[in-house]
Amino acid sequence: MSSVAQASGVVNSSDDSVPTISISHLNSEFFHKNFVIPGRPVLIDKVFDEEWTLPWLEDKLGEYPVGARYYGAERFHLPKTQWKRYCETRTLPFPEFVKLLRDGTAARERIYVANCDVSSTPVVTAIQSQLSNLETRTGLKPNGVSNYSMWLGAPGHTEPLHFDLADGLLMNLRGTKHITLVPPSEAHNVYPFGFFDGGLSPGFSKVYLNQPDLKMYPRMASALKARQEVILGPSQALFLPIGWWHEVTTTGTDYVCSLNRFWKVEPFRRNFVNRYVANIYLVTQMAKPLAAFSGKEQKKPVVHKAS
Ligand SMILES: O=C(O)CCC(=O)C(=O)O
Repeated sequence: MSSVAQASGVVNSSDDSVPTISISHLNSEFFHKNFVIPGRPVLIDKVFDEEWTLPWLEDKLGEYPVGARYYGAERFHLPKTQWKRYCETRTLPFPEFVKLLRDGTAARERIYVANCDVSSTPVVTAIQSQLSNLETRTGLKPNGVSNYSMWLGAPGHTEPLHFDLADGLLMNLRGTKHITLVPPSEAHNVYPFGFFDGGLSPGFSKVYLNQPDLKMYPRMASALKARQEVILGPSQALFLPIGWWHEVTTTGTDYVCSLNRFWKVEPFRRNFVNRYVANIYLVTQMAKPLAAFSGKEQKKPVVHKAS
């Protein structure tokens, strides 16, 4: 039995599945040893007391401007190598997005509020004690650039296979998400975009996970074999270590809402977990002095950036 399995509160812990652990059984030492240092995903249960509702969000956010990704109905029928860019992004007052959600336009046109910083809004204030508890019990440290960001949309939307350049926590406050994870060791087999391929940025895979063209991308068979499936339910949080590939699909019949935040990567060597992560890390570091020199300092890490 692994040390994770020995901890009380662990629901499943076989070596090829993501363990689930109740937040009340977590402490920072245990979390650091079993998940942070090895860079291993874990599902944390019973993090939040309540599910968010749309009227509650409307009340708390008022006219707050939200950044939405406009993918369009056709994009997911094209090979990803033919995408000219990841998606269009637009900022709109929250009530306008809610209208698109309620009248079905968001589902039809694949419009999704993504990576929208809500740290300074009452939605975060309302659950601050639960967020602080999560921070204390995981011992995760802020990375100094990332804040709490909101993801909100209709069921049936997919954020395609990619990895992030920091440890992340995806915290679910409404509905359910189906998440497929592929370990960093399989990076070569998911056919990442290169720096000069155009279209999508290097943290994205060229392959559709649900309909992989194994003739064109034969190594994907190995990645599929190594994949792990996670259902992220309400009040749960998924720890997503740097370099883990993930594809996230909203499920169910109602809208789905989460927050995420990125954290300091410890130990530092995990920034080099494979050559794809290391290359982007190094390019990002090199870009910093240039950005400072040109007066355009980077405010956020390069994580899941829509171009
Ligand atoms: O929740 C989503 O739809 C995507 C979230 C994500 O990709 C992330 O947290 O890195």
